[in-house]
Amino acid sequence: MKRVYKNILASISNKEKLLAVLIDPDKMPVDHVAHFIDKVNQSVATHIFVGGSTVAEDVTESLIIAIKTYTKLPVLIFPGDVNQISKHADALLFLSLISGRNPEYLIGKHVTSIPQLRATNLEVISTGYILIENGRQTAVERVTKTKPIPRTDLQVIIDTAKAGELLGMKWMYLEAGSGALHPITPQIIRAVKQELSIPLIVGGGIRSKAQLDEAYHAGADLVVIGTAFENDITFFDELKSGR
Ligand code: 1GP
Repeated sequence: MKRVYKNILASISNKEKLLAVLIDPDKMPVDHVAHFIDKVNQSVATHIFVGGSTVAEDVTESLIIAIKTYTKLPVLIFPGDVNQISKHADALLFLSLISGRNPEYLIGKHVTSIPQLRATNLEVISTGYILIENGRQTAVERVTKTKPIPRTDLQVIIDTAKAGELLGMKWMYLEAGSGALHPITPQIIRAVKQELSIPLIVGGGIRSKAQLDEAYHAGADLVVIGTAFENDITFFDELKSGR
């Protein structure tokens, strides 16, 4: 049933804040999945994203199958490449890297993925993906060979997000990049949120509950966190307190 996006809209209209735990298949051995997902299930997380910029062939599918064995949370593919698509997930973020000007990541990979998508019943969610400079080069920048938008170019960021919405994208992802030095600033989140009527995803470099709350208060509907959980599994417990 293709209900992931519909349920997200319903949660947002109920004023719920959403949290996705990002699992990078390259960094999560299948034998760690049971323990990790047990922590996710007990946490405030509402979604699981699976994907990475550089992932070996065929690793993603077995990881998704393992994750789905242990949780009822929706599992969304956050693909770095076409080989990360799997019919076992609940939905796919169909990312177009609209901050960049590399045609492969704007439309090329999408065309390549169609035979695979045709063979699945995956819910496909069109996603505007905006990479914003964060103080150091990230894997997304390296792999896609695109330049992030400088954090100071607020108007360019806002206009890019608006253009994505007008193109019909279902939601917008403001990305600082995995392990970013600086997360997306509240100022950027607030300004983009004011311009859009579609949901706003924010991720990259969020390492504390204070930063998470700051992103929510500025207008993020869904926040994505990966590295902080990878580095310290007790971060799940930190997020529980006070929410
Ligand atoms: C990266 O936005 C995500 O694509 C999450 O970033 O790993 O820094 O939490 P972190």
